[in-house]
Amino acid sequence: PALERLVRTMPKAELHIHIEGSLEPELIFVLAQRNGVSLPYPSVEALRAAYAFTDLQSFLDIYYAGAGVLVTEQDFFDMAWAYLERARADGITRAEIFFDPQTHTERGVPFSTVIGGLARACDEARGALGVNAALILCFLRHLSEEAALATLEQALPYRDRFIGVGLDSSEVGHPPEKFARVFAKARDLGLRRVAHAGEEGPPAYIRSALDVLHAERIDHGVQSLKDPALVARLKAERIPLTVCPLSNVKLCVFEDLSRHNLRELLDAGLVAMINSDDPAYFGGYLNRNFVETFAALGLDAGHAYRLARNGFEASFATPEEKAADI
Ligand code: ES4
Ligand code: ZN
Repeated sequence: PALERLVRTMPKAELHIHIEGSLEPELIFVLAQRNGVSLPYPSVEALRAAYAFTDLQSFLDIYYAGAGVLVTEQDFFDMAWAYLERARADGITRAEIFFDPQTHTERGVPFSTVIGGLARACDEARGALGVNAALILCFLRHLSEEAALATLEQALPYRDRFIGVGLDSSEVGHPPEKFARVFAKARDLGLRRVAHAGEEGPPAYIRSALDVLHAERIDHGVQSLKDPALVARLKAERIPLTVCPLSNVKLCVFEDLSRHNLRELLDAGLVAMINSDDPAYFGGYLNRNFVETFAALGLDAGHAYRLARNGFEASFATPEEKAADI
């Protein structure tokens, strides 16, 4: 129908996509073969069958295992290129892509290999695919702040190849305060700042992401509705929420898509927008998130326009880039 066509074809920004979460089972098997890495699953089907999650941690365990097949710069390029081709097909004109260097450097893969392959894919995507893509370096919050500081140090020679820093992985028990110093250093370097908060964790984590980390966007933030004063602040300050509906259902944050609170977030006047998070693991890329969420919540063309506009407002693209993206 007309609404589905509008939603699929309208230009969109995607601001919450973990590149390691775009690694499809088929590519995991190709890379395992290429690199002589053995997998604990006999087939693509058996691996996909293991994608049944009960919470964030049950997903992260298998997500970090899947990333173990990435070894060469070409592997990182191939993973990012596959995502960028999907992005173009879904009408994405701007993508801000998270990557988790510590997942790779802890296995002995050099930082330069990781960022080299990813940045080359982003560079080529602009001309070849018409997708304006940028990288955001995420720190793993289950590791120490010292490890995050060492990672930022390693990244300094590549300062011009990423636009900002984020905070991801296991949320509960690892509050934003743990990363105050590394985010202050990133801010001094002129890097943009985002943080996962209020996915499974409490509204207090959203507040400290803003107050302590000086986060400019909140990734997820769906728990904010539990705290009306926080909602008022997010609205007044126009803090964007990068919401990921299929992710939230797969990780049991909401029982099903019809129970998702995206409509309430928009009705509250918040700058919420839709993203895919880890599309290879959560059942779909951006357009599937849009189409299924619109059907489940009965959203209309006004919501489509609002969500797309919120995405471009929330983007870190320069005003000149934004004009070209839309
Ligand atoms: C993630 Cl859904 C989600 N939450 C937190 N950290 C992550 N890393 C990759 N996907
Ligand atoms: Zn995420």
